[in-house]
Amino acid sequence: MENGAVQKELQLEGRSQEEKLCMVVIMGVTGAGKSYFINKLAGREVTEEGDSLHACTQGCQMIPLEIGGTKVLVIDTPGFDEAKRSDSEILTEIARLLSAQYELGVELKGIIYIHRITDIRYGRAAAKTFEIFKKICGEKPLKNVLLVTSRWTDGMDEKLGSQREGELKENFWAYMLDKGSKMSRFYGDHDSAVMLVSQLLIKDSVVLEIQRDLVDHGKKLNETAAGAYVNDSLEDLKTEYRKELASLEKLHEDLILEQDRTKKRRIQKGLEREKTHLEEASEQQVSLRRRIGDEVREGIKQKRSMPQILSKVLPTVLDILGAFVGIPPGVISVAGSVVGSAVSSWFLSV
Ligand SMILES: Nc1nc2c(ncn2[C@@H]2O[C@H](COP(=O)(O)OP(=O)(O)O)[C@@H](O)[C@H]2O)c(=O)[nH]1
Ligand SMILES: [Mg+2]
Repeated sequence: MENGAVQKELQLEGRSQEEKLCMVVIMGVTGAGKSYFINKLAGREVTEEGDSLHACTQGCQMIPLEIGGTKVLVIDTPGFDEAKRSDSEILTEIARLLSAQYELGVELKGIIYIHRITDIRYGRAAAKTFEIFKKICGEKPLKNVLLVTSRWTDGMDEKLGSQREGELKENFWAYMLDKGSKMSRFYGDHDSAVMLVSQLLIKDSVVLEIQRDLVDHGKKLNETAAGAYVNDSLEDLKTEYRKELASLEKLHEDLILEQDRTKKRRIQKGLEREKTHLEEASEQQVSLRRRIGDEVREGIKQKRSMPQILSKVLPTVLDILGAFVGIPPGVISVAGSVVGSAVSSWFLSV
């Protein structure tokens, strides 16, 4: 049996039915309404929502909910379109969390991908986030993917909405739908959110391609499909920076006799900027060459050897996962507890 699978078996063994822990991951671009969806699902504000002017820059967040008797860890993820964080940084974070979940034997029930039906165009950010998401999944787990359109209640015209749904179905989402993903609407309220998540909870759990690659096969992140995509995009960016740098260098040489100091300074600044960009892109490529699965396994081993979490399976799993994902202050204030204490108080009843 493969390594991750053995761990999974061991973890599940001895854990009674009511202790079974599931996970559902929410993905989509920044502003798609992931945090809004989770707050509606929880029936209270557990994770911070952002607005268009102040996009929330936060890492992956874990919200423990109890939905119809099932304990579910709902994961809020950042989109691959954040100004302040690189794609490699965000992918690394998601990869670490997914590796930890798999390694710990938490059952991944599926992924909900949220897209605003009000969007006039399928923009670059949406296309990129969707592409990385697709590559994270691989083909087989696509039957556990829900492609959800949001903002139906924001004055969205039904006819126009249906027309956009048709375009999504035929163009961008055709491959996934063909492989078993389902398309649904989120009507912006609690019941609609519960209904969507419940559709995933009744399914058998899945293992994503990135999890098999990182945990079972010990690959480096840049050797996974998602990592290779981010690496290639960085390579394209570097080509652009190099071109820009070459033309600025040419200008710089021509300016040896130039008296205009402002112009000289501007070119000098441009040169420095392009060099910095180039270095940053190279650093991001280096950061993708990590064996995330091995790192996570080692991290879990260390956590397990800490005396305060040697007992009870469930707190251990939650506690360990807490090392790979943030827990929003909203959850902490509602649970009124700290990680590692009475675990039932952590799961907010929905
Ligand atoms: N009225 C309404 N507002 C929404 C909906 N979804 C998101 N929003 C608002 O849109 C903004 C961005 O949503 P957020 O959940 O933070 O997006 P995220 O980046 O995907 O987490 C926030 O101000 C939300 O309150 C929705 O379905 N209806
Ligand atoms: Mg958010």
